[in-house]
Amino acid sequence: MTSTDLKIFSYLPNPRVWKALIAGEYCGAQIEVSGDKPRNLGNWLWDAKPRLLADDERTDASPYARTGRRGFKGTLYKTDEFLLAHPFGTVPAAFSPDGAIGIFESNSILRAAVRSAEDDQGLYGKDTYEASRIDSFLDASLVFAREAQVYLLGIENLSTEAYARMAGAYEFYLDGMERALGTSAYLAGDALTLADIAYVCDFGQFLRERFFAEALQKQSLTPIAARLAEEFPRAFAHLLDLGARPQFAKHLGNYLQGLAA
Ligand SMILES: N[C@@H](CCC(=O)N[C@@H](CS)C(=O)NCC(=O)O)C(=O)O
Repeated sequence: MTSTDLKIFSYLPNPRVWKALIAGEYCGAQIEVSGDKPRNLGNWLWDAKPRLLADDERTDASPYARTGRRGFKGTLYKTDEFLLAHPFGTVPAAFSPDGAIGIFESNSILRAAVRSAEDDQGLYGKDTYEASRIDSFLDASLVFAREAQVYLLGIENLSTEAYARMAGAYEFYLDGMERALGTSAYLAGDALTLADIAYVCDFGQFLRERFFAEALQKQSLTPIAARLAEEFPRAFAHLLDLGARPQFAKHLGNYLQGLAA
């Protein structure tokens, strides 16, 4: 029997969870995932041992009742232990196999998956400096992903400033990715690393804006990534190439469908 290296609780499916799962495909880390559809996560007790709550446990009088703060509306049920392990109270929420240590932020969960494997298969670079360069890409992806999160949550009713801010973040991020891919086959060098995995998941998630073209049009706006293939051809091809590989496709499913056209 193989033992668990990492446990993750989240709404599912979630591209932020796929980061660790894709890494696991390459390095063999055993990851146990639990959770439910986004709209059902309010029926769960958020804890190191998450469980579905009975109807009579889901009341405002519950000691676990908290107001959703980012992306969730209404009441969520989070234990004090959960909030100690996860001070920002977010999912994906990872735990060490014994549940004692909480790991938050999907890029850190991705790192934890790779660190927990017996052989990281070079996903985190060959030495301190390569690992640190990979961290640089992960940080840049997190900054982009935060902008994308705000943009997508508000996409039905954007201010001029919000749209311009996202357009600026997009141009900055993609310009860097395009340049990095001008000199090497992968973002951080000649081999696949965590940088590429985070890029596919974070940028792939941003590209959900294509499903809101009508909502954008009503606001006299166009999808920011409408000219992605022409403006950032290397970054675009890298996304499609990686997304089609079996280790990615197993988790992404048809998430990138329609982009190639
Ligand atoms: N940058 C974080 C984002 C996590 C995040 O913001 N999660 C939101 C849902 S999208 C959450 O758990 N919100 C909990 C709440 O609303 O209380 C990551 O990559 O893990």
